[in-house]
Amino acid sequence: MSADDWFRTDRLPHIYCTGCGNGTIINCTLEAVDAMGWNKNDTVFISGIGCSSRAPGYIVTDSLHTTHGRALAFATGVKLANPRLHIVVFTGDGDLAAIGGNHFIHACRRNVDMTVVCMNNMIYGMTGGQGSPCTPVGALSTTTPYGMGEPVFDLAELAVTAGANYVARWTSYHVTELTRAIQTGLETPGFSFIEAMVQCPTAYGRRNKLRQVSDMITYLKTHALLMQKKKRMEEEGEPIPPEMFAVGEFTRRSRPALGVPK
Ligand SMILES: Cc1ncc(C[n+]2csc(CCOP(=O)(O)OP(=O)(O)O)c2C)c(N)n1
Repeated sequence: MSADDWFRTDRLPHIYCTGCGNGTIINCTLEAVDAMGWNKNDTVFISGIGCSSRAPGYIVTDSLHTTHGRALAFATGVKLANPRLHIVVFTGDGDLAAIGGNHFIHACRRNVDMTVVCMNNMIYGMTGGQGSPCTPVGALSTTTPYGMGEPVFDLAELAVTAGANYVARWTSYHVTELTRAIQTGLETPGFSFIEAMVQCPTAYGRRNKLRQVSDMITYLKTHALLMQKKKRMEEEGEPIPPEMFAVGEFTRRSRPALGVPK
């Protein structure tokens, strides 16, 4: 724990399963927030519904635990009501990209001044392992018993296309890079989106021959393709295996943003 000043120890024990990666992402986020020197009274954590969305309950600041898929709508309201507040949203791949998909693209388009950390465990964790828009092709879930047949929604690319000012993707293996990316997101005015690929041994790994926590972390490490390497491979016409995902910084720009304090 590097940011225990922000952590509500009175809420322990937490709800997360043994080996869950969400704690790593929360710790990286709190470390980045702490490094910003922000006042707890001016910082609000907002979330939807899911295991990932339970994160604000373990943080000492005021927070909003809202309805499924609607965290960004609530967050937009809070930011526009009081632009001086710092807004950090925790969400999951189901919360953000399935039921909340439309809110996601429009928050990016509006470029609302907030930082969104999505814990992408490639499945609906809280409800017992249904497939999400981020479940890899061929992966087993309760709703894809013969293997997912649909392509993965690339959340980072979506955020870039929809207009977010800062977009990065890392994994629970890349803690230093992830913490740095979150801090850059916090520093960047406008909508910052950080996708954190994370292990879910209980709902995902157990069904997909990644039963040990270390198996899933190794999966994340070996399937992450550094952005620079991906670009080089594309330039050289080298095929990129479809199961790989890019990690690194996707964009950093200064489109006009909504809710930036004057
Ligand atoms: C309107 C509504 N529909 C469905 C649900 C049931 N539900 C709760 S959490 C969840 C999925 C969460 O998945 P994700 O956002 O990926 O979070 P995780 O639990 O994996 O962190 C669903 C479908 C709900 N609570 N509300």
